[in-house]
Amino acid sequence: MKKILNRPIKIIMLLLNLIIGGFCFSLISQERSALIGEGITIYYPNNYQSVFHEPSFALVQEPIEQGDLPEDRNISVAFDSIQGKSIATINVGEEVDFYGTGEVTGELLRNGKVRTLWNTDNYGYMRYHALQLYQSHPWVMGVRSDGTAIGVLADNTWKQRIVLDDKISFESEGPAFRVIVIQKKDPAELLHALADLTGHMPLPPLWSLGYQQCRWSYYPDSRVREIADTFRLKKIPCDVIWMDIHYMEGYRIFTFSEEYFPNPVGLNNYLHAKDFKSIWMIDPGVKYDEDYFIYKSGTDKDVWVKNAQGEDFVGDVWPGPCVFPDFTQQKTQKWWASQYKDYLATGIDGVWNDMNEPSVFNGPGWTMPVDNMHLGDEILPKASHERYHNVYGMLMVKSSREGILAAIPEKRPFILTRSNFLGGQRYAATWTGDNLAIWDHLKTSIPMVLNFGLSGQPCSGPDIGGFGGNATPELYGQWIATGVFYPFSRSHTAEGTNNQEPWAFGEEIEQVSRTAISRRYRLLPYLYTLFYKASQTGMPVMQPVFFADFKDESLRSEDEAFLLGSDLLIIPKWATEPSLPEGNWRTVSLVGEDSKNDAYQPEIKIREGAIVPLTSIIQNTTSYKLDTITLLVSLDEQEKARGELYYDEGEGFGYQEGMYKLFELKAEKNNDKLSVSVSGIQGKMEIAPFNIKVEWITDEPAKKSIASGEIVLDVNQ
Ligand code: NBV
Repeated sequence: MKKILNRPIKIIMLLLNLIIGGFCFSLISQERSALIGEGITIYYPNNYQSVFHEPSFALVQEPIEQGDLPEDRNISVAFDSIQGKSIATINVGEEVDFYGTGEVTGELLRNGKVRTLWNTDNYGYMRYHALQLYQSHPWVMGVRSDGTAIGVLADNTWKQRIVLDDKISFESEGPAFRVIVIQKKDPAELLHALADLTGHMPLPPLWSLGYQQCRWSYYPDSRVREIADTFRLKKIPCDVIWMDIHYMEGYRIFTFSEEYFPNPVGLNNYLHAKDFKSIWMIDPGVKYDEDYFIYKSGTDKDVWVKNAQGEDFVGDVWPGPCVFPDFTQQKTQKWWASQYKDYLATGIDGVWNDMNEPSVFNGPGWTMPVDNMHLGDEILPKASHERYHNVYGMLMVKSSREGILAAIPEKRPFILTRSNFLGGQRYAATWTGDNLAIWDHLKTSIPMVLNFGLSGQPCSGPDIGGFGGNATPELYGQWIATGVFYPFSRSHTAEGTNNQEPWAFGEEIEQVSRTAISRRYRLLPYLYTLFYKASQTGMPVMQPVFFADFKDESLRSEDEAFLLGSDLLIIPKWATEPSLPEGNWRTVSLVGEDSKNDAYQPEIKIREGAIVPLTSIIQNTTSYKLDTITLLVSLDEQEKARGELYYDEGEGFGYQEGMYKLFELKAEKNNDKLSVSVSGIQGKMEIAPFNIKVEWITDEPAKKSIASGEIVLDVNQ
């Protein structure tokens, strides 16, 4: 095995050791490293003990070693132990732009930033200067000036800091840990490798791509019906209404309030009849109440997290004193999963797991004491909360997903989680927690969603309009107009705030919202194709502008404008002098609007050489059928364009057996005529021939024209 630290560095470090005082600073040379994939290397410190870290939470399987490292590495990895901290320092050589590190506020570019990984309930991002949020991703992505990429993953759940200066350092409060370094030709390949290592996002149900409406809480159930009716009446497209904690009986999970939600089946039927789906909240805290069936059955099975004395740990959350499932035990996972069967039988479509950092109101740092004990079993070892804190939410959503799948095996589960860990995209989508109705949080939401995508989580979004406080009409208008392009697009607001539905801010903003949301629905065929690609390749749905040209360094810190997939550039109205990619990006309109005359709708530009498939303006995803598809065609200098369209049943797992169709879209100009072809290139789903409209996007002043020419449709090829 190749030693990475060469002798001169070692000698200098040893001298330093002596100067500083060897008792508090000891260098531990790297024990060994091995290749585990193309351009992927694992490094172990010599005092690594697998019992503290394995099985890995981030990795889908134990890496398979494939031999020694090639000699020409331009990075070095060093492991240290300083004052009880385990440190890995990755020297990446030349100057590198850093991204990732999971859920972060502030700029897209992470150079010079520090992030503490300790999942924290952080209302308004006001605690710990927003350096500690709800999730932990021990992962950094780096892009060199030539566009090549390097990624570093610390396979470590313990509390740690990521420090990004000219090097990458992970400083952990736990035992020595291993790191994985990925080197690829560009960020897209890097993210593909990350998805292969940490898991791919499963393809979500089509309906979850629709616009969603939430508040803490819509209650009683008549208010939920009223909200749903108003969407349909006002012709503002929407797919999902959310039920927050007031639907429960005294905040007892898996119950329904007798007073406010006496008939959940009736409510869900009502929503379904209007083509809405419903998502209901489940928190981890179980009310400590000896007459409550969940408490009783969990106590019978002895599933609760213990305190240092070995008793059931009790901490306060919404219901008052609560106990917490110990998800490190398989029996707890099974018990938890089994609770979903009767619950979902009421017609619930999706589950919202909140407060799973876990948030404990009267605990140290709003969570459990670190000396609480998780008992584990033959898979996960018994260990303190210090080790398992950052993966509590991940274990919860894993178990939720298993329960939902077991209860309704024919449907794709949809789970939204507040807390999670690197690799957690395998189980749940996410949102960015309790932001505020302020401009800064609208702006920071863009790099937050982008960095989630660059950390392996393609499906995220913030609370549109802001959670805490009251949005002004102007702020809500800007937020909804931008927010329809988040992968997960949901308005949400806190208890006690003003109404925050699209119609709550007066007629102008109602129309702004209608236009904005209709734009999202028109893009559904394109958006679904992007989600499919994300599930296959780990490519984010929402991408930083520099993904248009990995080598163009002027784009590296742009975080107001962004890309939706590789073919659409979104420029919010509030963006100030955004850096935009080279090339002839042509402006398009989707619902007859002209964003130049509108103070809210972001400008949408299509890449030259791209074809973007659209559906008509529909009120929900249930109405999406492959009967008429509009193709936005923007030719490149060679007078050609190409695109893709993915289609399947929108639900279920038939697509895994080939029940889908991936179309290749091609366009070419010949003698002033445009010929377009649509051909099925993958999948065995039988598709009836459908209508195709072509909008040929040309340069000003001609703008766009309906193409005349030949259309070749070969859908089932
Ligand atoms: O369940 C109430 C809220 C929820 O609306 C919000 O989205 C979560 O982030 N929940 C937090 C608990 C209360 C927070 C103050």
